[in-house]
Amino acid sequence: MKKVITYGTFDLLHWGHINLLKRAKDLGDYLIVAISTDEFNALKDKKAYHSFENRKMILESIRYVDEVIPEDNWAQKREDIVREGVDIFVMGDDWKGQFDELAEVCDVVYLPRTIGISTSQIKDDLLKVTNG
Ligand code: C2G
Repeated sequence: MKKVITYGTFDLLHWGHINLLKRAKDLGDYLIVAISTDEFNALKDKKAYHSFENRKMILESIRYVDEVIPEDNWAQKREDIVREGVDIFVMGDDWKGQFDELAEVCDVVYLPRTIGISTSQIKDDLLKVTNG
């Protein structure tokens, strides 16, 4: 069984996230998603709209996702990959080059980011609608 892992906040889930998750799952048989905890998001200077528990519940309901684990620090990836026996590490290519050192323990794949949608764009657009 080929295991894939990816990391992210996945807040205000949108079709760009789903595109990423589908392509990640297509690379193997089992997809683990490590979701940033609320505390880790604070370190990433991100404030998610949905709590970790609710983002976890949403991700667990997606057909491409087999398991959700917490991401609570930058340094856990290598340990996660070894512990879970992961074959492929996947991220959107906005992260290209940032995790190349993980090639020592698994394949590293950066997938083209989906253009035209982002959580921050959703927030900005909603703000415009609200403010008229
Ligand atoms: N993504 C994408 N296309 C978009 C938006 C996001 O492919 N239009 C991808 C990102 O490249 C990332 C994943 O979806 O691989 C999750 O995106 P975020 O929730 O924004 O994750 P991020 O805050 O980048 O956290 O340790 C890694 C970090 O936790 C990644």
